[in-house]
Amino acid sequence: MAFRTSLRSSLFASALSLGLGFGCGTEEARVISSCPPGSRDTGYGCAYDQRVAVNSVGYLPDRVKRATVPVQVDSFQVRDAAGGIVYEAAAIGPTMDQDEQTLWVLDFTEVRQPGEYYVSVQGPTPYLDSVHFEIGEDVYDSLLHILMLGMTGQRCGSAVGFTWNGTRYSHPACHLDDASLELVEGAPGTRDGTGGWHDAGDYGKYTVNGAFASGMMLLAWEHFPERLVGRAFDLPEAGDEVPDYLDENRVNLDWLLKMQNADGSVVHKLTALDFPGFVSPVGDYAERYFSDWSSAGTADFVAVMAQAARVYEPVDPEFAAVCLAAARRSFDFLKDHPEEHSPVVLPFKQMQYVTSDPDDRAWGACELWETTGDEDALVECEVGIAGQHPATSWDWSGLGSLAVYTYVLSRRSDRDRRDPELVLERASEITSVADTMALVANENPWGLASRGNRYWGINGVYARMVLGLRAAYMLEPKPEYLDAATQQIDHLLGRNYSSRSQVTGIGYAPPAHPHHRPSAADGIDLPWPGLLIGGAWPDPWSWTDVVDDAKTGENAINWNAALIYAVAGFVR
Ligand code: 9MR
Ligand code: ZN
Repeated sequence: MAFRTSLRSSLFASALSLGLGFGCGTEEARVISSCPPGSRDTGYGCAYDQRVAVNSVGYLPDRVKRATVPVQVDSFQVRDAAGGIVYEAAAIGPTMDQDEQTLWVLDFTEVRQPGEYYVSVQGPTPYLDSVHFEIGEDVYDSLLHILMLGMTGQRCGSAVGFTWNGTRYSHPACHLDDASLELVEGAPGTRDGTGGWHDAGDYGKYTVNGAFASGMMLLAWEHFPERLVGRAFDLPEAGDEVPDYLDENRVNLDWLLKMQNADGSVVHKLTALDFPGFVSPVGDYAERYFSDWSSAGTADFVAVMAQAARVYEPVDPEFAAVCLAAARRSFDFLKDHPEEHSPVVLPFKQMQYVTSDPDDRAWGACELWETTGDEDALVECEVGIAGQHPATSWDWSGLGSLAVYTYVLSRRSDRDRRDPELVLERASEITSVADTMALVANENPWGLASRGNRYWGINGVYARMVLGLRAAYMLEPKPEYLDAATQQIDHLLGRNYSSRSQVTGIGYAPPAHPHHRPSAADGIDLPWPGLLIGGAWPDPWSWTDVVDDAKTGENAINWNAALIYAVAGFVR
């Protein structure tokens, strides 16, 4: 522990005087077989030299553009690719961040001309230039593309294969025996539970998180349809009648439909008894089981199926009808089972994504009302909303924000049936939460819209703050909301403590060793692309890019989906 404490306080000093980069932080040294170009094996992980921290993918011409530096800067220059100075200004600082680190912020919002640039700095301590980045209207296009490949790569039960940057990533159809009913029926037997997306770097499939991830992605479709409808994502389904974006989502929705029991309850998860080792998807021979149902999972199922019924209605009305019927059946089941039901854990070693259900029930009822206008769904929705508020930082265990957005931003022609006071109250909460986020992002030297603690999956939480900013923007189109939104994306693409991209396969020094079994088992040096890792917590130095660190270096569909939403609103 002493090592870690002293490491943290002396990190910048030693990095500067010895020319060392970051990457230490675990107690045990381990040898990395290969470090990506530009990095060195420190014995604790691959370390990169720290540079002026920028969004290493790029900035939109009309949005705020900032970089961050941990040493005193007197002046800085934005230079074109050839080194010519296009902009020069004084740094803003010193500023203290939430980790008591002293930082200088470089604002170059005024540079609007599309092109390739980098940032250099002058001050008492020399510091490395930023990497080159783009300014342009299309800077997020390849980011969205790779994030969608990230989802495709999570597919289970069908052969997966695509090429990115000249490397082929593939695996044959996996987990075709999904799954045994033995734990729920007490006797041998199976039911079809194939398909869907693997939840994360493990191969489990979970209803709460699966519905949540699809819910955010379908929300992106509803908020930014014109940016997604014609976009090709290199899917096996490319060229069919359905937009690729909806084809990818269909994979998970088809699987979710299989999680519904005949009585309308929905299975909580489908996994092996414990996490698999670092085996490939087809090398995972552990028996997998349906679990007991959960009320939270059932309610999330109602929500995403009701939402899917709206979204797919124009492109595939038959599928939309299947989704709606399924949503209604589970909604009726929940009305008959008003008490919370947590799934029975034994003999699973763990029961992931267990969560209290009032937020999930509210989300389910509000989505069903938005789709159908049913009076009983509206009643349940408003009872639920009375206890739910839009949040700044939130994740799978608190989905009340989704319920509130759908209720307040309703597009129903009969939306006047809502309780006008409740609508006004929640609408003003949405904008006041966003006002605070915009203020915090503007003052935070890393552009973060929250001063809160870091925890597991914090990168997904940062990405998800964009949902709240966008909901507010739909009520009041303040440019500050969009500037705060892109700054969250900047953070995940390199304007952060390590100055490294947090998404595999894109940006500067992206994660090389994510906790992602297919990447670890495929014998290819580069990890599967398009995966947002969970990120450093509790302290900002704790991500060391070593494969066995699930806490900071895993990917997960609810993190990728949040970033897909964030980026989808800004693509060309
Ligand atoms: O994202 C989840 C995080 O909020 C929890 O703190 C953590 C520990 O329970 O689990 C995370 O989710 C993991 C899930 O339980 C299993 N698949 C991998 C997920 C990402 O790490
Ligand atoms: Zn699988």
